[in-house]
Amino acid sequence: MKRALITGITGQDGLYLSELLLSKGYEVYGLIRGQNNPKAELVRSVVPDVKLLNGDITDLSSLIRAFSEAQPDEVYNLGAISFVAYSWENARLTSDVTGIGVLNVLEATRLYAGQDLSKVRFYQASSSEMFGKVQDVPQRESTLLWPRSPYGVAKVYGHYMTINYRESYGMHASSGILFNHESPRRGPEFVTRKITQAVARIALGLQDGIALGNLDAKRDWGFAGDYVEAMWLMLQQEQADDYVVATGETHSIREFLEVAFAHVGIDDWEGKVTQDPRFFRPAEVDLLIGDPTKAREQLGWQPKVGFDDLVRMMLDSDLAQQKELAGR
Ligand code: G4F
Repeated sequence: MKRALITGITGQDGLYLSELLLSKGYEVYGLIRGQNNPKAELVRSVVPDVKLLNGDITDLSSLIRAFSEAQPDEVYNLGAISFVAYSWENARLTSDVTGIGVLNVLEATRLYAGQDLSKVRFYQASSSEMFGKVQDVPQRESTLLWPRSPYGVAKVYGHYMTINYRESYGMHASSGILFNHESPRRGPEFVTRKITQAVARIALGLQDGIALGNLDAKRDWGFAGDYVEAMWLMLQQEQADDYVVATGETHSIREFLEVAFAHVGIDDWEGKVTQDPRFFRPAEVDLLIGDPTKAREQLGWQPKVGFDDLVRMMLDSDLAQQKELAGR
């Protein structure tokens, strides 16, 4: 039985990845931070077979203890402060967690492996936010990185540190450059879930409108459940490497709104959306569109859920959730 250790277990990716690994017969350990973390309950209810270990990616000694308990064959570093807008307000904290946190997990992995580096494989959750002011369209593994937020800068550090551990120590360390990936489990602070939650409430007569920021930014949105499969595939390869994981399609926030409102039968939606300066960013990433050719050719990976189906899946889930809440 293979053993996996996941940091960032409480996020949507941690939950989908746990489900995938458990279905493959893995023993799964999840690192959980803080005293009485309120999200521990969520993990226990969604994936009760995951064993939770206390630890924090900013605290190397806690990682060393977690590694010694979990004895992992595979380590997935998904832990990060992942909300881009927040990273301007907490640039130092974001750098510590999203950047230096990667170094800590890499170092814990190296110490745990000791002389036998073949003992463990490492995955880093890199991000398309690293492309920022994009230097190629579409973006691929070789595209120059030009981050536009403290979060993006921290991710670039983690990305290059992963490559450096691979090149310096010969560690099996791979990095997945994941483009935006969403699901009904997405946090409501991200634009997709913010929209599907609000549109569900508007359709049910519980809310009048929604305030957003820049509607013209474009993102390559895929389904998180598809993307965790790419993470796993990377660690099954003989050689560690870096891969873009994306759909190869891009859509604006406006198009997302269009599909969401259409799904609940509202065509005339413009009057329900206001633009609020609070939700604009000091520096925007205008266009993300990934070229997933390498992942398709080398990993045999392909996304299964398309854009329209993703919007509808999230909205249907929010409609059900809002109806249940309203009925209580
Ligand atoms: O949903 P978002 O907050 O995601 P963002 O910034 O693209 O980051 C996500 O994807 C990255 C991968 O590229 C991950 F690394 C990262 O952790 C995260 O998962 O914003 C998407 C777009 C932005 O252009 C933003 O300006 O939506 C725009 N937007 C417009 N109004 C808004 C809003 N974003 C949010 N969160 N809230 C708004 O009201």
